[in-house]
Amino acid sequence: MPISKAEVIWFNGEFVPWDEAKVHVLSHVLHYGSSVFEGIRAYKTERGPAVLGLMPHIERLFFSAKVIRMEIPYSKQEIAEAIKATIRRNRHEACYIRPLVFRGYDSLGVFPLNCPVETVIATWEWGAYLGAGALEQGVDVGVSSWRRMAPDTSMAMAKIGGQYVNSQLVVMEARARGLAEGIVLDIYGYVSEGSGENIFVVYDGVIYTPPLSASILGGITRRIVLQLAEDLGYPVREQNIPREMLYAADEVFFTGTAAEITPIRTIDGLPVGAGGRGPITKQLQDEFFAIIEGRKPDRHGWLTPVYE
Ligand code: PPE
Repeated sequence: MPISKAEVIWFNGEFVPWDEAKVHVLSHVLHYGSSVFEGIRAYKTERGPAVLGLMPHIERLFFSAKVIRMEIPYSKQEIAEAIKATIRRNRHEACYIRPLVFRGYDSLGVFPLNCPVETVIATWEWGAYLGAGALEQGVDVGVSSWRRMAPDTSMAMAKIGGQYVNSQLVVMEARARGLAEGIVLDIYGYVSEGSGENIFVVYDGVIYTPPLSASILGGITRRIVLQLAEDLGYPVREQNIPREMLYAADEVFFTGTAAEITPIRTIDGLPVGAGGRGPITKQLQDEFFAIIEGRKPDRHGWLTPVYE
């Protein structure tokens, strides 16, 4: 999806005009994928923009940095304040937020620890991730021929730049097949996630999602949806999902900051349930959007207003 430019990008503690936020071509990150990042959204509410899951996203950013031994030169509170300041400065009513921490320019060679750590926060206005109409009609997807990284190959729970080559392979294959997205299995053959989304399966009145051990990113939206499902009285289970459960399911949907709650209407050309957005998916979407757009009380404290 094209980026729509905002005015400034927060770069190592300063606001830099959008077009001037640049790096050297020999920055370590360009060669070896040495970055960690987040994707966060701020929603338009009556009280102005409000960031969804601000602290959980920042916690995950610091966790991702920790496991690749990268020291972020700011505190969590400073990053939170910088995010809010960038939204205010760019005068967004709603936006996507991309904090990115990477190894910059100093020396090359795989060993990263001599390179400076650079910190960026960009914001821009971003619509539906999997195409217009996706949230209502659902998307067509297929099981990927690629697998998620093995648990002893890399760290799926961390949001590390280099790991997104795996995601790129998945989504490029899907688009080449005329599909919106791929569903990736883990190395044991269980359902893992999409290239940039977690996945949920509704089967016989129970809501299933793969456990953290299935090479998934521990999604913030995944946690939100698990909570909403519980609030609505559905039994929820984090457990391994065999591929055939995708075909047996009554409903399947993706969750993610970018994808929000996106129904899946076909998998490998087979209709999911009745082949459109299912009733439980719709109910979860309605509850989700009512809370994040401020039409229902934020009973779990998920929103951080930008102007308070
Ligand atoms: N799995 C992966 C691999 C993933 O990248 C994301 C987010 C999720 C699950 C859902 O996590 P969460 O956003 O915390 O609910 N993907 C982000 C990046 C997408 C992109 O194209 O870039 C996102 O949704 O912002």
